Amino acid sequence: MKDFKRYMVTSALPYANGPVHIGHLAGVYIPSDIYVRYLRLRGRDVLWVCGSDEHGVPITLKAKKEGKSPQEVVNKYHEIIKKSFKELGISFDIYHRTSDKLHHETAAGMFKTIYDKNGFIEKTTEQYYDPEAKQFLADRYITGTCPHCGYEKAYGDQCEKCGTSLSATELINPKSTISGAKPELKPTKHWFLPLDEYEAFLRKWILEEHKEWKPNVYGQCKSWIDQGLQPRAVSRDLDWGVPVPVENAKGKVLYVWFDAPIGYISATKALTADWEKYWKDKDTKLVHFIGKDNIVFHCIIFPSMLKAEGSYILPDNVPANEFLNLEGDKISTSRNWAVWLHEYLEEFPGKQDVLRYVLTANAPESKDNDFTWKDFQARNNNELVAVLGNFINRAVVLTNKYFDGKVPERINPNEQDLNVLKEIAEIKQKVETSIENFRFREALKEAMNLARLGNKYLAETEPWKLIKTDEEKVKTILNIALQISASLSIILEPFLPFTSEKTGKILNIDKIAWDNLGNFDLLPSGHQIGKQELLFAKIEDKEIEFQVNKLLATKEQNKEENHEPVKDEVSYEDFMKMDIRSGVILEAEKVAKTKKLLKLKVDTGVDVRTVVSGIAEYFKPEEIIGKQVSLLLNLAPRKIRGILSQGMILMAEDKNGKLYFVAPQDDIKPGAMIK
Ligand code: B3M
Ligand code: ZN
Repeated sequence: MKDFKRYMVTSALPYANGPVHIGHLAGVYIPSDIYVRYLRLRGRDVLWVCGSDEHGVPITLKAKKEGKSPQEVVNKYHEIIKKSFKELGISFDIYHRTSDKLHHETAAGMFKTIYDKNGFIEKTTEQYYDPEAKQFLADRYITGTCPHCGYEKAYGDQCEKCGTSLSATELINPKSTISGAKPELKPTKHWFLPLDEYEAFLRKWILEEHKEWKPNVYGQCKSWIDQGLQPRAVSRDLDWGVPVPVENAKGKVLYVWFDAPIGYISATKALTADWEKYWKDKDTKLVHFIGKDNIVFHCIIFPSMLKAEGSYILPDNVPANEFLNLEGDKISTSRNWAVWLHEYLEEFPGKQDVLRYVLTANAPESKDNDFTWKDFQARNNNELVAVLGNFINRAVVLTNKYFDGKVPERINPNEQDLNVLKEIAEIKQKVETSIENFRFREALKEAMNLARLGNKYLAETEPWKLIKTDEEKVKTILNIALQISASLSIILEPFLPFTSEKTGKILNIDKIAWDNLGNFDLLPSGHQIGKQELLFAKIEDKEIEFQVNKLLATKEQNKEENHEPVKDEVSYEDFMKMDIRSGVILEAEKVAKTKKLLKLKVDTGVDVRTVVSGIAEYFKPEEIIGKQVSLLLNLAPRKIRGILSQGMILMAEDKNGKLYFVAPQDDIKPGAMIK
């Protein structure tokens, strides 16, 4: 790897408006943990920072929903998030928060520096205002249809469907999310970062100098730059956030996407007095781990801010991931369609590495991917238990059984033995290349190949048979199997830290540095290993069923809550135009070659007429003869399958599409008006 003197690694700051789920983990936190653990194991100088993003509309909306103050909301979720990360072994050097005073000072300081350099445009523009809530509507306070992809729930600053960053005035049919009111335009003053002035710089820096960035990241950047960049407001009319630190800015705070990335810097400041060399020395490699919806902010806006300030380095890479879906559906906090980390930790105690493994093996690195509980179970049982756990267990059990747990000598290794040892070095090389290029799934697969290699070696050499005839050979085999086990404890540390530690304990060794991989004597002969202990346990069907049922229950609940939107208002006069009367079905027959249609003769009290009705899937013709119905009489006649249908039978339809007659309860003569 091109050697940098030091590394500054950041992971997107999760909004403290809810707990963390598997989508966050697979997209950002697990890959960055692997990367940083690897760098540490190689002895690199690395700092890794993260923290809660505690400003912006996502927080104030949640506060409103929970009936709490924004500070109460962020206090609650900051603790939950921080604790669950820690339990999963996510090893940030610091998990800071943006409501902290140090952050407010740092963010305000950055704004002030740029302001003093005349780096902002001060402009009064028309912004949307909610006349009922008496408030300007920024970002998620406003929704509407995305002008690019037509998604109906795009936010005022971004469409989450197509990823485009928007300004609220571009939305079609904008609506206030506070009151539902149609917003009005009202003038207000804000500060804009003139991104258009950074276009040439961005074009050169990204499109020419960082062609190695992941195709999804590079592609998004290219499309923004090619579309032409516009000045972007970096302040908001809100009462929650970092106050704009200039005069005559009452009621104005920094836009959350202006202050949040500065959170990386304030976190580093909180961590070490020596923070500047990690942010300002060009021998530092700065890497931002993020999800794909954050690309524009980290590749276009934040670098332009840093450039405007003038004394900072720029990111060397921004390895953004795509999204993880859950059982075929987009993960959604509001629909509770997620596997929440804090719940997982409670329901699968001691199984942190299983989740880490599955989310890495299945990471959405180059395209969106799907998490399913079946796959989770299969990967645990067929890979972690059957391959990794099984191999180390066999090596340890046999050594304890034949040699009292003392590492036997390697005596005259033959070609097969030496080849196995050589392969450790090759695998090491492959894992390094993959990790350094942010291909963590590939890296994990390679690392697991070492366990596969070990299993194959034991299966081929069969020491349990050989022990009766050739003890010397068994010594060599188990020596090699134990060297592989020790190598696994090193190579898997970035991915499965708990397993690595446990393996170290079983082998009775301290943590070994990465560069010792490929050394054939990690365990010297005569070294006393510990007793066997199972590394992984099978996950039973009933545990998986429990999880699947939990999701099914969520689906049901969502269905109940998800009623059809109420249609547009109609006037009384319009309603009275409809002529609805009671009627009786006299005849019914199926319409040939159709599944759904019945041809009915109905006595309407006025006449007997033909109506074609789409109810055949739920009612047999003979069942409904004599049935009372409600009939819309003055619906314009339509030809359906060659039959002239005069009117419509009113039916109720439930969530599952099942139909019910809507008719007067008591016997009533045909022709009674319904109104
Ligand atoms: N809080 C957005 C998100 O969770 C955001 C990241 C900030 S990183 C500086 O998608
Ligand atoms: Zn869109």
